[in-house]
Formats: sequence, structure tokens, C-alpha cells
Amino acid sequence: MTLTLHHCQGSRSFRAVWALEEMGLSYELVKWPFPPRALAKEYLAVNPLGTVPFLIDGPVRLTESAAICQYLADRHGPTPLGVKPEEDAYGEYLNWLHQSDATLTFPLAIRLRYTFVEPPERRLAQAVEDYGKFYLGRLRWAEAALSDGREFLCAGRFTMADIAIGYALQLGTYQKLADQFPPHVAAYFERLVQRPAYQRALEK
Ligand SMILES: N[C@@H](CCC(=O)N[C@@H](CS)C(=O)NCC(=O)O)C(=O)O
Repeated sequence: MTLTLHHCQGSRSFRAVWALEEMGLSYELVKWPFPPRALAKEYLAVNPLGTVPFLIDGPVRLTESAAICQYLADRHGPTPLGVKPEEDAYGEYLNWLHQSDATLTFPLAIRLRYTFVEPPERRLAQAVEDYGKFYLGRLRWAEAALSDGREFLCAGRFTMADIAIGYALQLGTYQKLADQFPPHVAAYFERLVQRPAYQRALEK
């Protein structure tokens, strides 16, 4: 059964592309202009939410990027990219996966909306400034974890948690906030972007 991923360049669906590339799975990539809701209304017939990512795996449909990472590891493994409930790092792993979108990408999505998606007369400089600070403040959890010298976030290896958080850092970079990343976070992101699968995902 073929995995099909609906994707927009630079969006959260990058998490899924990166995860698929790290795992070496074969998949069909369907690309849409951003935001598809406005620029490709026929996409609403595929995913009524109008959002990406949208992963199709037989009868299974997923719309959440961090859940897709977890699903791919658990359903299409075995792979060291997943962390099992039996492992000590399991709780930490789940927390990173959820933190990546609910805590870190969320303020950037508001920022993006008021810098780029809305028409010029509805753009809000105050929201851009406030949500940029909000995001940077929320990097303190990752900064504290990484300051003990660890290479990756949890379990002593590269996992889906690094993909999920890595994209939240990539999006901050796209929004020109990288020069304000705390030092351990900045060095960690530099390590992530060296990965061949990250580079392949960017090319896709
Ligand atoms: N929590 C979801 C959010 C999905 C989402 O909002 N994706 C954005 C792209 S980054 C989108 O499709 N926005 C277009 C829209 O809302 O119309 C996830 O992690 O995948």
C-alpha cells in the first residue's frame, strides 16, 4: 500500500517528509501552493480542513504533523526513530512531540498569518512582535535540556522528537528569528540541518 503525503513547501508537512526520508520509506508526494484553502480550493475535497500535512495510508487519514511522525515510527518501523513505552525516555519523547506544535509552532503560525497570509491592510505589527517574543521565550525548555551537552533531545539518539522540534526551529529561521536562538538551541539546529535526510527533504 502506497503512503501519500499532501505537502506545501516550507509548511509543517516538512516534518512528515523528513520523517519519511529518515526512514527510507517509499511514498507519493503531492504538492500544493500555500495556503491551499485559498489558492487550490479543490484541495478541500481531499482534506476538508484545508491544512497540510495530510497523510493517507490505506484507510488511515492523519492531519497532525507530530502524530504522523509517531505513527510512521510505530506503524512502519521498526526504527530507532521511535521511542517505545517501555523505554525510560518515553514520556519525555511524547512531551517533545506535542510541545513541537502546540507550544512552539503555534505562536509562529500566528506570526506568519499577520506578516504574510493576511492582506496588507489586516497585517498586525504588534502581533508579529509579541508572538516572536512568545516563541523565543518558549525555547527555554529546549535550551535547558540541551545545555547538558546532549546531541539530541531524548533517548540518547536521534528520534522523531528531533524532527518535530527541528521543524519548529526551521520555521523560526524562516521567520528571521534564528539570530535570537539561545546558544545550545542554535548549535543543535546546526547539527540537525547537516543530516542527509533533512537535505533530501528540503530538495523534495
Ligand atoms: N497542528 C497541525 C497544524 C496543521 C496546519 O495548520 N498546517 C498549516 C501549514 S503549516 C496549514 O495548512 N495552513 C493552511 C490553512 O490553515 O489554511 C499540524 O501540526 O500539522
